[in-house]
Formats: sequence, C-alpha cells, structure tokens
Amino acid sequence: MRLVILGPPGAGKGTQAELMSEALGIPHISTGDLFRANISQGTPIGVEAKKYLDAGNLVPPEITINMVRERVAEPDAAKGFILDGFPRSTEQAVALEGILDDLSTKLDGVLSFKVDTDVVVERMLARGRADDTEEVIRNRMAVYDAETAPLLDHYAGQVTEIDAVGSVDEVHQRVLAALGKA
Ligand code: B4P
Repeated sequence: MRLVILGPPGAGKGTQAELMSEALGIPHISTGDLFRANISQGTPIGVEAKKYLDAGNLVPPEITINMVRERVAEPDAAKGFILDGFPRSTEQAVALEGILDDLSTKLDGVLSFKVDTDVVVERMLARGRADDTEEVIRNRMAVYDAETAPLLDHYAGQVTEIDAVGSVDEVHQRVLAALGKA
C-alpha cells in the first residue's frame, strides 16, 4: 500500500504515520524526520536544510525531491510506504508521479487530516521542537495555506478526509477504518 498523508503542521501526521507503519508493516517516510536526521549528522543536505526548517519555510524542491526519490527506491519501500510531509506543493506532487512512474507503481490513497488551527498551535507549543516557536509556527501555517492546501484540489477524487481532533488512539481508529483495516 502506497499512501500519502496531507495536513497542516502539527495535525499529527507523524504520530499517526508511525502507528500506521506498525499496523500495516510498511515504512513511515517523513521528509521532516529525514531533514532532522541530516541536520543532526551534519550532512550537506542537513547544512542546507537547517536554515529552512528554522524559519518554517519549505526546503528547495530539488533537494527534497532527490531525497525522496532515493528513499522510496530503498528495498524496504518495495512493498509500500506511508509518505508523511511529502508532497507539500504541487511541484512536489508532480515530481512524485514521475518517481512512482519510474518505479512502475502508483499511489493507493491520500489521507487528509482535518484539524482546527487553535488545536494544532496548542499541540506544537506543547511539543516545543526547535521550529515550534509561535513566530515559526505562524509562518509554517502560512506556507501550508499557500503551497500545500492546493494539493487537495490536485488529488481531488483520491482524498479521504480524516477528523484529526481527538486522542491519538481515536484518530488511529478512524485511520484504520478509512483504510478498511479496523
Ligand atoms: P514536519 O516534520 O512534517 O512537521 P509537522 O508538519 O509540524 O508535523 P506533524 O503534522 O507530523 O505533527 P506531529 O505528528 O509531530 O515538517 C517540519 C519542517 O520540515 C517544515 O516546516 C519544512 O521546513 C521541512 N519539510 C518537511 N517536509 C518538506 C517538504 N516536503 N518540502 C520542503 N520542506 C519540507 O504532531 C504534533 C504534536 O502534536 C506532537 O507533539 C504530537 O505528540 C501531538 N499530537 C499528535 N496527535 C495528537 C492528538 N491526537 N492529540 C494530542 N496531541 C497530539
């Protein structure tokens, strides 16, 4: 199963993708986690990505797309994957179609997490990651509205909406039900 999770920053994409990965036995591929791992290892990708993450801006597409292209071609992703945080723009969605075409495969579904702004801001401030300051969160939300929200139209007809308000387990049960795995 090849799935994409869309949703605003702090919607719980990473949290749910981890649980889905365990339930479905396929890897959770998070571009945010890949960037943070590169930053902590001091790789060239990490050095470049850090300034974008710190400001809450999107990392340039060529870096992000190449990183995903390499990751989904790894053997553990051959049986499927959950893409969390990618695509985040129409340009990235078009690139993903090319990447999957090259692998002779396609997406099986797109989940869109719905949650109110005040809920996500509260969650992120409680988490307190380096990019979870009020100013950076505000910018990430603006970037989401401008760049990522239009993907809902791009994927029209393929999107399953998930109510992402509630406990982690409640949202997980809704995800499993949406995937027919409850
Ligand atoms: P991400 O790492 O994707 O960060 P996110 O959108 O804030 O997180 P997510 O929605 O996964 O929330 P989480 O489960 O952690 O991106 C960070 C940055 O990386 C971007 O700003 C950008 O700079 C860069 N980047 C990433 N992908 C990119 C791309 N494709 N192109 C360019 N740049 C890219 O949950 C948030 C918090 O809520 C956690 O503390 C969690 O414990 C809590 N929580 C979750 N579910 C809950 C629930 N049901 N109830 C209560 N709390 C809950």
